[in-house]
Amino acid sequence: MNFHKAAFKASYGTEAQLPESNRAEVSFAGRSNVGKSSLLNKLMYRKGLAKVSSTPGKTATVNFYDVDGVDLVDLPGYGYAKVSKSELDRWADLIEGYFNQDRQFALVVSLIDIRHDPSQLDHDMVGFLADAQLPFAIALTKADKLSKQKANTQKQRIMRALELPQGTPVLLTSAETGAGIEDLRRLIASCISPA
Ligand SMILES: Nc1nc2c(ncn2[C@@H]2O[C@H](COP(=O)(O)OP(=O)(O)O)[C@@H](O)[C@H]2O)c(=O)[nH]1
Ligand SMILES: [Mg+2]
Repeated sequence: MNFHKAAFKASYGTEAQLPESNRAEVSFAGRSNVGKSSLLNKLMYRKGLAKVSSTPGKTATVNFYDVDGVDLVDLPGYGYAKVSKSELDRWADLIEGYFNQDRQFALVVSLIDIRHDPSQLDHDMVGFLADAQLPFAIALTKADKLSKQKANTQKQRIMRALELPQGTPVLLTSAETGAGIEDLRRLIASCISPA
């Protein structure tokens, strides 16, 4: 799978607009500001393909990227405090609608900021993925913000807190230094065409 072959496909604001799933897709979920756009850009070797926002909590959309015949799906970030009730409802409809559709989920990457203990919404997200038995992995973001030793301690702490199913991959990543990005590319590729 060649991650250099990346292009933006389309953005959708409601569940009903989402295109039928006709090929494998890899979805990215996490709270607002966790570093999802930055990670996607790094994965795709592109600086500005996914918009990195200085103002979190922008309008929720599901964004599709084509990477070498695979869809990478950027899900709207959750947990931004300042959105209105109606915007929150729209977010929930969009996320739930997406996961309830009959889609070819190859892998869901759940992003969690390595510096913080998982929030209630992170627990909800991971709990949902585990219950639904979707293939998923955890990407701990912004690993460059901690020393190597602190990062590993925090990784163990987060893994314990989330009570992950046996064998769930947990990667330390940094969009700043590129740490863990190649591992994530390899993991994604292995879920598309299992060895
Ligand atoms: N130090 C550091 N900062 C990051 C990293 N990834 C993202 N950020 C910063 O975190 C903020 C939110 O990033 P963004 O990718 O827009 O997050 P999103 O809301 O989850 O899409 C921005 O200021 C980024 O520059 C990282 O790996 N290391
Ligand atoms: Mg983003």
